Order: sequence, then C-alpha cells, then structure tokens
Amino acid sequence: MGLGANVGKTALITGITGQDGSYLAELLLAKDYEVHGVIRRSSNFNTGHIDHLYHDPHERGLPLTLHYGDLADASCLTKLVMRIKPDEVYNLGAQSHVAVSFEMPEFTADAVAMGTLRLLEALHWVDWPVRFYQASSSEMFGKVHESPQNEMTPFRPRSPYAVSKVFAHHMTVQYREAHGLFACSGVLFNHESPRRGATFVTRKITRGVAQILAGETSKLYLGNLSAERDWGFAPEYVEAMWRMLQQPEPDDYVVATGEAHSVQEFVELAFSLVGLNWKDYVEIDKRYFRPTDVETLLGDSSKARAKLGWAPKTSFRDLVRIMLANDVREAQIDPNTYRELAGIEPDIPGSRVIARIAREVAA
Ligand code: NAP
Ligand code: G4F
Repeated sequence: MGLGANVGKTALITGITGQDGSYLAELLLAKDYEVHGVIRRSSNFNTGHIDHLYHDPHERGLPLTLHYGDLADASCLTKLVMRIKPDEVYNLGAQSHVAVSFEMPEFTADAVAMGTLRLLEALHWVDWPVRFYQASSSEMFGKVHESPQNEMTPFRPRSPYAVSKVFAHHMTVQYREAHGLFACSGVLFNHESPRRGATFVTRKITRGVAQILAGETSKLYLGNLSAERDWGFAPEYVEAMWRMLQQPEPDDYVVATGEAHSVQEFVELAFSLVGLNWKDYVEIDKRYFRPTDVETLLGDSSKARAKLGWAPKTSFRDLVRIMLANDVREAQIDPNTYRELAGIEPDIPGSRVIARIAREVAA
C-alpha cells in the first residue's frame, strides 16, 4: 500500500477530542478518509478541538461522525467496530496525565491498559484487514539506564500511567504475533502544541506567562524544574502515526526530536521571549512533585526516520514561540507587541496554519 490513494478508507479514532486526536482527524480528513471518533458523554461540551470539523449529523455523507463510547465499555467498542468496519483504528484515548495517575491508578489502568485490550479483542475477530495504532509513550522507559532511548531500550516504568502503557504496548505486540493483527506501537516522546492540556507543564508555563502579562496573576507555581524532556510539535507526530499504518509490515517505532531540554530551560525561554526574568515570577510548590518522576528522556528516532521517512521540523525555540503566541493572544494581548512572537498566526483549528508556520520557521 502506498502513501497516497486514501479515498474510500475509513478510520476510527479513540481520544479524538484530545490534542493528538484532533490533529490526526484533520490530517486524515485532508487525506480524504471517512473519520469516526469516539467521544465520552460529558455534562459539558468537550469537543472544542474538533468543533470546526463537525457538522450537523442530519446532513448526509459528511466525512466526520462522532459516536458516544468509552474504553471502559467492551460491548460498545465491539459494536462500533462491527458497525463502522474501519480500515484503520487509532487508539489515542487515555487518562494521559502522569501525576493524576498516582491519584487514580485504577481508573488509569482501566482506560489505558484494559481499554487497549478491549479494543484489541474487538479487532482480532474481524474478517477484513484492519490496521491498529497504539499510542505508546516514552514514559514507559522511566528510570532510564541508557540514553538516548530506542526501540530496544528496556522499560522501567515509574508511574501507574507508565505501567499501564507498558501493558498496552506488550498486548499490542502480543496480538500482532499471536493473531497476526496488523498492529503498530508508536513510542512517542512528549509532543506539545497550542492544544496541549492546560495542566501539562509546557502549556502551564506558556499560559502562566500570558496571564502574568495580562496582570491576572503575579506568580507561576511549578514542581521539578530539573526534569528533562524531548519535546516535539504535535501536528508532526500524528503524521508519524499515519505513516506507521501505511507500511507493508506492522512494527514499533520511537518518534522523537533527539534533543532534550529541562523544564527550567523551557521556563527561562518562555519568560525571556517576552522580556521577563523567570526568577521574579516562578515559585516552587511541593504539591507538583511526583512520588517518582522520570528525570530524563531523550529519543533516538533513527528507525522512524529511515523506514517512515519521518523527521521533526520544528525547533525547541519555535515550539515555545508558537505556544506562547497562542496563549498571549488568548489573554487578549496582541503577540505582535513582542518582537520574538511577531508574525506567528493563530492555531485556527482546521487551517493547519501552525503546521505551515512550523515549516517556514524550520526552512
Ligand atoms: P489528551 O489530550 O489527554 O487526550 C486524551 C483523549 O482520551 C481525550 O480525547 C479523552 O477524552 C480521551 N479519553 C480519556 N479517557 C477515555 C476513556 N475511558 N475512553 C475513551 N476516551 C477516553 O492526550 P494526547 O496528548 O492527545 O495524547 C494522545 C495519546 O497519546 C494518549 O493515549 C497519550 O497517553 C499518548 N501519548 C501522548 C504523548 C504526548 O506527549 N502528548 C506522548 C506519548 C503518548 P475527553 O476529552 O473526554 O477527556
Ligand atoms: O508535562 P508533564 O506533565 O508531562 P509528562 O509527565 O512527561 O507526560 C507527558 O508525556 C508523556 C510522554 O513521555 C506522555 F505519555 C504523557 O501522556 C504526557 O503527555 O511533565 C513533564 C515534567 C515532569 O517531570 C514533571 O514532574 O515536568 C515536571 N513538572 C514540573 N512542574 C511539572 C510541573 N509537570 C506538571 N504537569 N506540572 C507542573 O507544575
């Protein structure tokens, strides 16, 4: 199967309302897929990232359809699979916050570990050639003993979230080897964007800087500043997911930039881009430390680069600029006020403007 000719293909995405799910839905719709997304029932609307893609269900023949469902509900997953008959299934749904997983280990394991198993079980009985993508995580490497980490690096998970992802990862390999399912695991390192949840550290920092500029607060409270992460740009990472499912054989891939920075470096850069000294605003609050943290992550994505033809394009500095410009704008301040943020257009969902900017700044 080549990388083109997708007309007529159908994809099912769990986690479509999240950061990656929304970018992946845009990518697949742009490639002429019919896209189906699983959303959870909520007392408030939770579809802000995909509203621009969605239309009135009374209109016929539209390429995006949303279905209520949950990774906790096996019968509903089976029904959706049998009804939609997807060619490709992307399992992005998860309780994805590492710190929260210490507070809610059972819920996390149910969604992340058992949820993946339920979906795999629903898929391996089908009588058409379905392909499955599992959202594995660099968090699985945990207390690393070698750097950088690649597909052969052992897992030493350090949180209920990471333990659950290790289970889901091995289960994906298991269904590939035991049942011949075309199942791939993408071991993705941290990837961020203006759609990143507000409680992850990068977005917390860029929103914090914007709120300080707007005079809404004078302090930003953070935890472990020495932790290092390999941070990339999310729209580029969903492209890697899709590429994995277009290969002749299923396999697992590390996706990363190959460059690590500390939380403190992110903080310093974000404040300095708007002419502030972070030391005047950042306070350490013990409540944001984890019982066990992952101190350093650095990915080696040589295999993805060679086999998928994938490479990251957005630099660390431009990632911070893109996120900060978005949050400054959301705080009702014109980012063009700041030389370093000037000219960065908003992340208008669906326009792929941010992806274009990333290409330009990388050129
Ligand atoms: P995210 O923004 O937190 O989105 C998570 C999605 O999962 C949301 O759509 C959420 O729905 C949904 N969800 C949560 N519990 C569910 C359940 N029980 N059943 C069905 N759906 C459920 O996460 P993300 O950053 O886009 O990440 C996507 C996937 O990649 C996740 O599996 C994450 O663990 C993994 N991952 C992320 C990174 C990263 O750096 N972003 C790196 C490696 C792996 P609601 O909107 O209703 O909450
Ligand atoms: O932004 P974080 O919460 O991301 P974390 O824990 O690396 O997890 C993210 O990336 C994983 C891939 O490796 C994904 F699988 C996972 O779903 C998620 O997307 O924290 C990054 C680092 C940690 O070391 C944390 O201790 O930042 C440190 N940190 C310091 N102060 C903080 C804070 N993290 C948060 N969330 N909030 C703080 O105030």
